[in-house]
Parts: sequence; C-alpha cells; structure tokens
Amino acid sequence: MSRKIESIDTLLVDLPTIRPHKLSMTTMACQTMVIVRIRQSDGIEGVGEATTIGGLSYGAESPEGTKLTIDRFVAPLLVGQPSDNLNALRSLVERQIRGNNLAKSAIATALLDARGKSLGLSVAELLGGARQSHLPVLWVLASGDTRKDIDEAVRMIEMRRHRDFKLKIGLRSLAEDLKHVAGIKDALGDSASIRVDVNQAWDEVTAVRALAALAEVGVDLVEQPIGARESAGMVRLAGRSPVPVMADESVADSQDAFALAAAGFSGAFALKIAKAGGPAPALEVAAVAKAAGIGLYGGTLLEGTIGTAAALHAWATLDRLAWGTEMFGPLLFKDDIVTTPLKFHDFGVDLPAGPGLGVEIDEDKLAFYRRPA
Ligand code: MUC
Ligand code: MG
Repeated sequence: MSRKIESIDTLLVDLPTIRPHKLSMTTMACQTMVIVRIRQSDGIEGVGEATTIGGLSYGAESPEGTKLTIDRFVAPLLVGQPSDNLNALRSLVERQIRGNNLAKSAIATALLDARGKSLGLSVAELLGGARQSHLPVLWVLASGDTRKDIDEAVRMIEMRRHRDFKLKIGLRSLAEDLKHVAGIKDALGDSASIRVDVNQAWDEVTAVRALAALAEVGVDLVEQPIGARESAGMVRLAGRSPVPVMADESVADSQDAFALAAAGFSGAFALKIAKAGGPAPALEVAAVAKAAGIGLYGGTLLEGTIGTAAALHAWATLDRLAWGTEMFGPLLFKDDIVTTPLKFHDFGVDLPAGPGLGVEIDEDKLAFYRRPA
C-alpha cells in the first residue's frame, strides 16, 4: 500500500533539569526539545526529537531555529510525498536543504518511527537489526562541585545505574580542573572509569600539558580538548597523548570522519544522531571509523526519551562500541513526556521494544510542558 505524508507538526517542550548541568560554555537548568509529529495518510504517526545545549552556545542550530527550518522548509517539501521510501525522502531533503542536521535528525527519526509502526518492525530492525538489547550508559558529573559530584557518583554505583563517569571541565583554570578531577578519581578509585570532556575550551599548548597531567591522574579518555575546527591539532594531540583522545564537536558526519581518519587521527569518535542528521547518517560515521580502526562511543546531545530511543536503536546495530554510550539524557530531566520511560538498570539501558521507536507520547505531559504556540 502506498502511504503518503499527510502532515508534519512541530512544537517546543521545556523540561527542567534535576540540577544545574555545568559545561565549559553554558550551565543548563532546562532542556528544550523540538518534537516532530509526522502523520501518514493511513493514520499512523511517527515522532522525532531534536535537542541541543544552551541555545546557540553549543552548536550553530537552536531549538527555535530548528522548529522554523522544519515548519518553513522541510514540511512543505515532504507533505504529500509517498512515505515508504526513506532513502528517497532523504535525497529530497539533502538536495534542497544544506546543513541543519538537527532538523534532519528529528525528521528522519519520525519517518523511521512511522515506517516501523507501518511494518511492525523496530527502528533497529529497519536499520538491519540489533546486535545487543542492553547498552552500557555513562553518567556525566557536572554539578560544578567536587564533593557533590563524588556523592552523586557513589549513589550511581550503589544503585548499579552507572560506573563510568564523564566530568565536564574547561571552564575553570587548568590547576582547578586537575584538582577537581584528581579528587573524584581518588575518591572512586578503580570502581569507576573517569573520562573528561573539555568541550573545545583549551588551546593546543594547554591541551598538551593537560593531557599528560590527566593521564597521571588516571583519566581514561579526554574528549574534544580543543576547537571543533582545529582538526590538525586534534590529529597531533591524539598522536602524542598518553591518554586516548575523543573527537566530538570535530566529527559530525561521515565526511568529517573520513577527513580526520585520512589525516591520521587515532582515538575515538563520539557518534550523535543530531550531529550527523539522523540515525542512518550517524551509522555512516561508524562505518568510516570501523574502516579506520577508530573506537566508537554512542553520544548524546542530551535528548529526552524520544531522541535517546532513536539513538539507541542505531547504536544497538553496531558490532562494537569501544567506549560504550552516554544515553542518559532522560535521567537528567525532572519529568518525561512519554508514557513508559526507558529502563535503566545494571549500568545500562534496555533497547525499547518496537514497533518503531518503542516509545509513546504522554499527551497530558506534552500539553503541560509544551511552549504556547
Ligand atoms: C557533549 O559535548 O558531549 C553529552 C553529555 C553531556 O552532558 O553533554 C553532552 C554534550
Ligand atoms: Mg562532548
């Protein structure tokens, strides 16, 4: 049966965080989600989500801009088109719309959800099939306070919710950051893996000194120490660092991945569906990494449950995630807009069962948290 895309609606949802989340470029007290609802002519609805961090402070696309891009440019292109061929729809969008990968990711997610529901298949099945149904999940310690971070980590380990932790650094002086990281590593010892994310805050000279000191302290991984566009510096740092270096903001899509790999980058890539423009393009980044021998990490832009589920379906299809995942987004928010939250246990999360994403919107919660139109 040939189904058509009948309508595409977007709305903004603001969910408060459980505590301030401090990164080098912003402190979050709330997360804004762009929720996309795509209705097919057979009545089936697919949902998608796009988020970023701190308005325009993390990336070049804001939630408000993403909503506008979808309403003004993507929806008119797609409404009325047959909804069954996702590759044809992707080509249509890619031909007409440059960049705007957050918008593309939310749309691709909603189309996959609708297609999965039409066929009775999960999104992971549409992407070739899951190789794992329980994925490891790290927690980010970002209260800004060493004592509070230690207490939070201890609680997480006791609950068997997380045992890998990422610390957000780069806002304070290097000396203060090193004291903070060493304090947490000393308190947790070998019961936890400690990684840090600098979110581009250092220059290369600072990074050289910092990488050596962080290795001394026992940190397992350093994410994005320098600017997103300083690819040559990322290659140099990864080549000389005593601790593995992960590219995050430097690697959005498969072309970035290829350029870094071809320039000799060794280390790890953080995959994000939002950066790449959807689950399928994010898996293309993974294919380049695999060919280049670069380790993978299932990354988040702090999506809520809908976006997190979409990413989990993609990461579950991979044969190896050397650094696990950080798909904890829904746990950072005080509430949720789905009927059944994701199940986090035993240091990981269960892949939601299909069809589609395997998650359903709670209309009352959505009505409560949505921004007035
Ligand atoms: C980032 O840069 O990794 C992921 C977890 C978190 O707390 O922030 C994000 C973004
Ligand atoms: Mg990062």
